Formats: sequence, C-alpha cells, structure tokens
Amino acid sequence: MRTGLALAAASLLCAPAAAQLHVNQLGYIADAPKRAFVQSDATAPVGWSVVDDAGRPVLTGQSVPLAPDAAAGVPLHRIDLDPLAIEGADYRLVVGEERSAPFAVGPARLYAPLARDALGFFYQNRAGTPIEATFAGGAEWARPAGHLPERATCFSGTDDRGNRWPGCAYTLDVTGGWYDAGDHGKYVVNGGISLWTLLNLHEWSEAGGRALPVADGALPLPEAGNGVSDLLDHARWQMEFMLAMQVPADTRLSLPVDQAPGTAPLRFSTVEAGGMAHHKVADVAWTALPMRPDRDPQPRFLYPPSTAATLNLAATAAQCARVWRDLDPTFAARCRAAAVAAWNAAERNPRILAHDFAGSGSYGDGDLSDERFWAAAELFATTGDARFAAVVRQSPFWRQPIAAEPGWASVAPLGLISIAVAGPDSDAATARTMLVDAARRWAAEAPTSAVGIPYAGTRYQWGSNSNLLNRAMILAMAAGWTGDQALERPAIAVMDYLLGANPLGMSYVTGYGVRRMENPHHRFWARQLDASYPPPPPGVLSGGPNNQAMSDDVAKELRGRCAAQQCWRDDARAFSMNEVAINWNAPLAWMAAWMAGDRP
Ligand code: 9MR
Repeated sequence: MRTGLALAAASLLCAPAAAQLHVNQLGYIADAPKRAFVQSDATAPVGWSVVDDAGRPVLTGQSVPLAPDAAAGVPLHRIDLDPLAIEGADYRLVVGEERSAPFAVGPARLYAPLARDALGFFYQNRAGTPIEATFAGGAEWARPAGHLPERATCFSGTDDRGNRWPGCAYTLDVTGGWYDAGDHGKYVVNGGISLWTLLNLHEWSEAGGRALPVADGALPLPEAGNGVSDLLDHARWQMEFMLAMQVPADTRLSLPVDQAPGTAPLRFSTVEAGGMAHHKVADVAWTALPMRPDRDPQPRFLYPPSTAATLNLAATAAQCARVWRDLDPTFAARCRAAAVAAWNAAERNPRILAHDFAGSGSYGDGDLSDERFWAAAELFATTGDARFAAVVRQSPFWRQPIAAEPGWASVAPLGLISIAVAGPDSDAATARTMLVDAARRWAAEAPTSAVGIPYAGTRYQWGSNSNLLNRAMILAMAAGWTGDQALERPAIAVMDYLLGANPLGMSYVTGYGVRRMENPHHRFWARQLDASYPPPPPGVLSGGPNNQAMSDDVAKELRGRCAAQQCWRDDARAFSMNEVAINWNAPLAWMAAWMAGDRP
C-alpha cells in the first residue's frame, strides 16, 4: 500500500501519532455489519488480511476505494469484515506493513460492559453523596460528597450586563442530581434530555420485551438489590433533583418576561411563578481545573426560573409518573402533580427565557415550541387528557417531518418517541411513521459519508458525537419497528465510528481501545493537569469533533486547519471538543444497551 503522504501530512498537523487503519477497537458483533477503514490515496483496491492472536490470517480481501469525503478529509478505503463471524478477542487488520489496533468479534453481550460503564458515568457524577470505591470501580475514583447539603436561594445582585436581579424569599434544598459535565453546574434543561434518555431506554425495552443488562443488581450502585431496575435507580437520582428545582406554589417573582438574552437593561415584571422550575443551580464564577467537587470554593445560587426548564420538568415528571405508576405509586403521583403544575406554570408564563450568568453554561433557547410539544406529548402519553392531546395534534411537530435529531434545544422528537412507545395505538402509529421517515432520511445520508455514518454534512457541532448517537437511537428504534436492516447498519456505523473507525483512528470512549481518549475536560478526572487527580473511569464519551464553535485555546489553534471529523484533540483544556456531559453519555448508554441486546 502507498499512503498519500502529502495529504496525510497536511491532515495530521498537530495530530497524535498517525494511524492508518481504523477499526472499532471494542469490537464487532459476529452477526452484525462490520466496517473498518484504511487511509490510502490508491485509486485501486488494496489487499488486506485479518490475523488472529497467533498472527494467523483468518480472512483476506480487497478494499473498496471511497469517493472523497470532505468531512473525513483523508482518502479512505472501506474494508468489509462482514464474513468475519468466528468469535475472537484479539484480531488485527493488516495492510502492507501496518497492523491495526486489536479488536474483538463476539456475541452481542460484547457491549454489555460498555452499557454498564456508560451508565456508571451517572453514578460517578452524582452530587450530594460520597462516591464509593466499590461502586466507582476503584479507590482512585472515590471522593467525598460534593455540595452536601445544597440549599440555595435565588441569585440576587448585579449581573455582567448591569441588570439588578431581585432574588427570592425562599431557599430550596436541591441536594443531589448529576453534575452536568466538566463543570459542577446542575441544569434542569440539559438534565431533562439526559434523564429522559435513561427513562426511555427503560420504557422502550419494556414495551418491546427486550432484556437489558441493567436489571436490579446488574450494575455497581448503592441501590442495587432494592427490587427496582438499576437503570431506574440511576434515573431517580436525577428525577428527585428535577422535582426539587420547582418553584413553590403561589410564589410571585419578579422576572424578565419575553426578553431575549443579552437585553440590557432588562425590564422585570411580577409574575405568578409557582410551579416553574429554576433553570439551574450553579457557581457564581467558573472554578479552576482541577477541582474536586467538595473543594468548590464558590457560592452557589438558584438561577431564575425559565419556561424551558419548566417544560423540561413537566416532560420528565410526566414520564416519571408513567414509569413508576406500578413500581412506586406514591412517587408516581408526586411526579404527576409536579408535571401538571409545571405545565400550568409554563402556560401562564410561556416566554420567560434563560439569561446568561457568569460561572455556568447558559443552555439558552429562544424557540420553546418544541419544549411545549414535548411536555404535552409526555403528559398526553401519561394521562390521556384531551387538553394535552389537543396541543399535540395541533402542533406543527405532529405534522411536519422531523427536522433534526434530538438535542437539548431540539426536543420535539422526544415527545414523538414517547407517544410511539407509550401512547394510544393510533397515535403511536402516527409517531412511528414520522420517526421511521426521519430514520430513512438519515440512513440515506450514510452512503455520502466515507465512514458510513448517517450524517452527510460537514458541520460538526459542539458535542457532535451525541448528535450522531441521537440519530442512531432513532435508527435503532426504527429498525426494530420495521425489521429493516438497512436502518440498523448506519446505527451500528455510529458505534464503529465512536469506537475508532474514524479518520483519527481514535476511540472517543475512555477505557475502550488502545488508541482512546484519556484527557477529558473534567474537574475531577484531571490526571493530565494534576497527578493527584484520577484519570477518567471507563465508558466516558468525549463530545467529539467540533468545527462550529472552536472556542477553547486548543480549538483556536486548529481553526481552518482541520477537516470536520479531525477537529478534535485529546486535551483537558479543549472544552469545546473534549468535554464530557450527561446528555452525551446518556445516548451512549442507550446505544450500548441496544447493541448488547437482541437486535433489531
Ligand atoms: O452542549 C452545549 C452546547 O450545545 C453549546 O454549544 C455549548 C456552548 O453554549 O454549551 C454546551 O453545554 C455546556 C454547558 O453550557 C455547561 N456545562 C458543560 C456543557 C458541555 O460543554
């Protein structure tokens, strides 16, 4: 094989040691599609072989040269490993002198450890409780409780733009929940989609009678053995926090109504805010890295309620009321009451937007129509009430094709999925049709991508790995509903891509693969910055390539010099490319659990 030296050199500027053979380093499922890639500018096929742990060839073939793909930025050939059906733990792809990283071929349960570890993220990032070595996977990840207790009142005083916020007369006990990401903020908006994803994994698998590797006692958790699925134990930790963020009934607050972020001076009006949700609880200033949560020196406050947070609470609390209806009727009733109160509060206050404050992320969103649809859909699926059915059926999201995969600011598909899984039959059929239609459109993008992922574009957003996973999740569901394997293949390609079958040859998941992410932007898993801090535990997903908002110092160096799928570095300073987050690990857990189960 002759490698395209000029191209390779240009694309690998500042890159880690070159790899030319890109395989899924966790491994492939014996009866599933298997794709690997070789970087080569040869126009003709190149010969390859796969060798076993003793170096014996077990399969040989010819590569398929692929059309140039601007997102990849290097010439790639596809290697079709589908015939490799004999299980093995230590295969390598060989082209010329080069050997790939090792990879396995195994049964579906090859993915069960990844599902377990990806969910472990939600234990490791718990606030308000000590993280214990036995559950965290080792003493290095144990730490004292952070923010225990967390009783906070509303931020008052002057913000960066000179607006004077009045605060509030109460304090809420918001102990618990999950830290969002590399920071210690706890955000209701992003908490919502993350919690929903775990609860959906439960609901979707129950509805389809699929066994998941997350039953009671299967995961390392303090609650294991309590008679409830460990997946739900994870989810409940965050649900309790979301409920705690609700503004007490009959509370009047002075808030900016219908004013865009950045407006100064803001005009404040007194509104009936009872039932709304505070947008976040967070530090008043960004803390330095590293920072163990219990050492956080900053004061923390509740930031003003927003309609978006309120609808996130309404949606997830409605989902909670469904999921726990028989398991814990008291908790379910509490969730249902909170969901209805939040819905009513959002109807009363339909446009109170989130504003920026120093020290935490904004999760700001000017379009709340999808949040309203999502909450109505969840409440409809839970209660069957005509008023929620009417909101759903009159919404453009019930008629127009799905425009984008789910994301924290794009939640309409979550409502469709819940109706598809838990709604009345005829509505479920409508929702499935829309989701399958979106899945088919995304699947049709896969042939345009050299690495076969269901995304043809070259715009890789902050957290792009989660955009891919959220498409994959819908593709996986659609494959199950239709039995169409053409939908399954691109979903699996996303997992291949995340685990190393990408132009950097990097596994974006800690602990999986020999070439893997090691240095996330995280205040506790900060070994790169301080040897007294631990490395990341296994199963943590990097946000991934980002060529849209290259705002950290590492990304700034790369601006204009990287193809989309290569705008990434394994560096703790690279918060716009290598942070980790609950809304990114949640779909990783979903997809790993799907891979580990009976497909489709
Ligand atoms: O995931 C968020 C991404 O969509 C935004 O573009 C980015 C900048 O606003 O913020 C990301 O969310 C961060 C949040 O604001 C604070 N905690 C860390 C999150 C992940 O980087």
